[in-house]
Amino acid sequence: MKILLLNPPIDYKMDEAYRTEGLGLGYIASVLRRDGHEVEVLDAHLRCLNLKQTIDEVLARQFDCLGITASNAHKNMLLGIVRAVRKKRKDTLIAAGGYLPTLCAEQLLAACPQIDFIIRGEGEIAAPEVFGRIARNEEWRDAPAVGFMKGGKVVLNDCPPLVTDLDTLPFPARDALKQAAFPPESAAIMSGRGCYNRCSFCCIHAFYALSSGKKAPRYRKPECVVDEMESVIAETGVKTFRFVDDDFIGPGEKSKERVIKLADEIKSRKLGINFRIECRADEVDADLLKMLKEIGLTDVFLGIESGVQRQLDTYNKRITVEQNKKAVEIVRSSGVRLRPGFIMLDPYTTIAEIQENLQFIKEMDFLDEVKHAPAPFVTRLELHRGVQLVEQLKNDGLLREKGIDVDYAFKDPLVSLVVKNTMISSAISDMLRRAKKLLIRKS
Ligand code: B12
Repeated sequence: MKILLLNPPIDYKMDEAYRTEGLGLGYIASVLRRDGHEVEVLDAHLRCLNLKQTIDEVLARQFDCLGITASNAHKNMLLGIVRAVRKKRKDTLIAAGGYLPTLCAEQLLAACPQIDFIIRGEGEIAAPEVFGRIARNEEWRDAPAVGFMKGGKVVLNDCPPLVTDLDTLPFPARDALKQAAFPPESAAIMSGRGCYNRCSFCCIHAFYALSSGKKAPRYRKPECVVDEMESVIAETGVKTFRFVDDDFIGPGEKSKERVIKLADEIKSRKLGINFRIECRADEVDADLLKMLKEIGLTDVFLGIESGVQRQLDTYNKRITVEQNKKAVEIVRSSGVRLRPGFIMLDPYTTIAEIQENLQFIKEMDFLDEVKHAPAPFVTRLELHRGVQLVEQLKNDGLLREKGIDVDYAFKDPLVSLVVKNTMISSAISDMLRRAKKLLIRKS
């Protein structure tokens, strides 16, 4: 069967340099090809295509089924693409997978009947089963993980167990890297899936919880990860990697031992790579970072989130402001570039806390990082279905739900006012900046 897999553009503006391929689709492409399907991957995000260009590219191709990946960052694009493709292709099957279809299944299927089905959760077991049945003309609607509409009602089948041994999966296909609109800055790679912590704004536990089987983080063997790096280098020439693990280091000595083994493997093969990681602030360790830097670590994205203890507690970070400060010091003194993740505004934020956070940013001397942050630094907490905070907000009367959208009101009306005005003024200055650019280009 001919399958087109699409990584859509995201709904936000993003610098070309920070774009990452859709690794999930790479995994899906590989397992489907292993089963003999003819699969094409279109990475519209990495090709910097806009909505119209993406629709045109999709419609220029012949396929039996279109599979689209989507997180919350792709919501509007997903709806736009699906509706436009359906208008022209009445009989083609359209499927969606990833975080948004998984955690927002009922709302998405109800809002967008043009989607024939979704596949929930991890796709490497479910997708081959469903697409295999479709190709063999068998009943596929009762296949595991499938969600669809039947007589105006949403049907959601149970998900299969999570992949027990990630090393049994074929390496993800790297079609996306080969079609990037610019030399791709990095290849995405995953050394493990899952996280030991339970941050109240994070949706990954709800995502993994849908499947049966072991939920604890699963890690790949270091040799397999480095074999994959070698194959990416041979196939694409890209020698910079972005680890997209939910939490790259992990807690305790055992986790460090795993990372050290991975580092030893990278070192022994003399690959000459660079790489970036994301982890928690309580996991950084001076010796470990020194060792990782020697084998190519350039950037650490630290989930600092806030300099206010009440916020860290609301986020269930199980961390203190002091630990955050210490982590910043460790990363800086290791000579690795620090990328602080910050969630300045949450539903319970007060004006005094905004001041406290600004003071923290000043004290930590984050101004340089703020200037070079790939996404806005002062962010408002984004709410996702399935996260712990949703329940709390419902109980406090602050939850706002409408179709696919889920959001919240600020408890303090003064904060609401400040945020609204800041957003309006930043939108205006953004428009002015763009108009100025256009004028310069025209003249
Ligand atoms: C790379 C990445 C991005 C990339 C783009 C990803 C892409 N598609 O191109 C970019 C930079 C755009 C991005 C942006 C954001 N991201 Co992000 N991102 C990630 C990250 C680190 C890795 C994704 C990945 O490659 N995973 C590995 C693959 C193997 O897993 P996967 O993609 O989920 O795919 C599997 C399944 O979902 C399924 N599947 C997926 N698609 C499909 C399609 C079909 C047809 C099928 C059958 C199956 C299937 O099968 C795959 C294999 O098992 C994840 C964290 C993570 N570890 O997953 C966060 C994550 C996805 N991002 C998240 C968030 C919150 C964001 C932001 C909104 C954060 C923010 N507030 O700034 C922003 C967007 C806004 C902005 N201003 O930029 C959340 C998801 C929230 C949600 N419910 O959507 C995550 C889970 C991080 C987290 N723990 O909170 N992100």
